[in-house]
Amino acid sequence: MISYAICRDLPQSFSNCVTAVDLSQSAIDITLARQQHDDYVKVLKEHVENVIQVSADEDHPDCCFVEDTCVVVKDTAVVNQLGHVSRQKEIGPNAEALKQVPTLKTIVYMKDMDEEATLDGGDCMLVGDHLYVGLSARTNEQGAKVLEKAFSSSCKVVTITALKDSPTLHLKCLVTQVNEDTLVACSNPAGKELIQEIKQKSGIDYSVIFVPDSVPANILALGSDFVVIQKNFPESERILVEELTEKRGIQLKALDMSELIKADGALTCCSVLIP
Ligand code: CIR
Repeated sequence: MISYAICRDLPQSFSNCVTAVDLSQSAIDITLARQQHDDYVKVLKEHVENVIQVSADEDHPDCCFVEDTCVVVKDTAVVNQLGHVSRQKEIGPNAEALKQVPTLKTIVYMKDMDEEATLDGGDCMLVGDHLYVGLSARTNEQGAKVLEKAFSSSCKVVTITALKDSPTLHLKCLVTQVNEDTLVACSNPAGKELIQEIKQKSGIDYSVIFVPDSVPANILALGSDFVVIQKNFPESERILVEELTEKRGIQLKALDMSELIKADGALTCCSVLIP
């Protein structure tokens, strides 16, 4: 059950986002991107009691990717120092939105705890009382240490190194959680290595649903019986329907996020979910 979700509107400047995709070959259709983001927010509003929608900031083309700006565990939120310098000033209005969530008792700023720390929320995956933090080009060891300190009484922080020197943007580009027992991961070698490290370091034998594509490995679970998945990846969708709906009775909604994918975005990155 998710009580609060924070999301942020998509700016007109979205095409100037940070991305590894060659936009000269495949330009972002801003009208379509807006439509896709609106559809996403609509699904959030249908399944989450309180949705806080922050206005877009034209000076920050990536501002709709709110997941990267903070990490929430129980009654504590850490406002991150993002790993890409062009995104670091996105945090202000999102931190204000966190203040509207009554269950949050403590909000701390990563930068105040360690100036050298950087971390993107896309590298963090909370499964039960384990918070997996992937080191990446965006997230450094100091960032992981700040989370360890901030959440010392509420969860166990497990640092994952498998993607540290890989071109993968974030941990959640390859693995996401359905619930406390089940993960979805990409079946490519990087995805398998990641799962191996997660299982080995936690000692937990999660049930893992492997899909062949990386984009649909990023699913958005909005509670125990409803999951949003990516449209347009037929083989991955077939596996998710079989494993989640047919075997586990979970309702699925497939969304087309083609224009956000061009910005290296996925499903989890457009919201911060607070139980
Ligand atoms: C970036 O490169 O920072 C953005 N264009 C995409 C961020 C996606 N965030 C996420 O998956 N958590």
